[in-house]
Order: sequence, then C-alpha cells, then structure tokens
Amino acid sequence: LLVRIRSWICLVMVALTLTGCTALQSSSAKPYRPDQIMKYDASAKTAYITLVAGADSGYGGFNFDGYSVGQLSIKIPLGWKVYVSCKNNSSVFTHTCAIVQAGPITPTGGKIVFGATSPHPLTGLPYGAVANYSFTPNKLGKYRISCTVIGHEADGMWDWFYVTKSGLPSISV
Ligand SMILES: [Cu+2]
Repeated sequence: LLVRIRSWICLVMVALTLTGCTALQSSSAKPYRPDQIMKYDASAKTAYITLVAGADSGYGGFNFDGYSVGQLSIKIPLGWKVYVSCKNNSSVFTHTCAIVQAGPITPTGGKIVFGATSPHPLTGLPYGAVANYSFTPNKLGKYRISCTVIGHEADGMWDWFYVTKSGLPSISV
C-alpha cells in the first residue's frame, strides 16, 4: 500500500511539475553496502551480521539496512556461529531482527528458528536500542530475516537467509 501511495504521489508530482520522480522511486542508493552488513572469520567459522532496522525510508522504513522484500540475501554454511547486532533505527516503530521459516508471509512473521531473535519478538526493540545475540544454524534450507512485530513482515520487512551445506558465507543484494 505504501508503495502504491508513493507511486500515486509521484504521478501527481510529475503532472504538476513535469519533472521526473526518479530520485523518489530509486532504490539504488542504499545506506549500507553488503561488506558493511556481513563479515566473517573463516578459521573460526564465525559470521557477523549487522542489521539496522529502519535504516532508511525504503518501504516506509520497513527494511533491514535499507533492504526489503528479499532484496538482501545472506548465505551461511551449516554449523557456523552467527553473531547478530540488531539496531532499531526507527523513531516511529519498534522492530526486531529474527530468522524465521520461509513459509507464507503472515501478520506475525514466520516461526522463529534457531532461537535467532532479538528480545521481545512481538513488541520489538525501542527506538535506538541495540540487541546482540548469536545462534548456530543446524538445518539446511531457505529462511527469512524478518521483523516479527505484528504487521511488519507483511509490510515488506524481510530478506533472505540461507543455510548452505558447505563453503563460505556470502551476501548479495
Ligand atoms: Cu518491525
């Protein structure tokens, strides 16, 4: 809905000013690059992921590091330890950073897996709060990085998280 409203506002602006709306709709300028979001130590089989919830205004702020609706994909090999730093950058909404089953998008987000969630999964972190946690994925598959505060996943606040058989962690946008 937010996107639709934004597109509509954009059309009105075009009609009024005859100027383009590229900047408003562009999703190219993200606040964080992949190499800023994930780092890893291969010898320690440990990955470090920094998730900033509501990093910018993308999808009405329903994003991680500026990425929504699967624009970001992180792959972690089975058995690696993952440290997550979750920061709520929104001054409007509470948020969480969780790993959930990749079933249908639901109002409360998917079922949390690997115990991977910031505290208070339903109510979220207050503005400016940072929560650090770690987990070790023990099952191969496709999952989501989601905010489990009610309604947020459905508003686009999710990205992809894969547990791979072997190799090194990777991140793509
Ligand atoms: Cu949220």
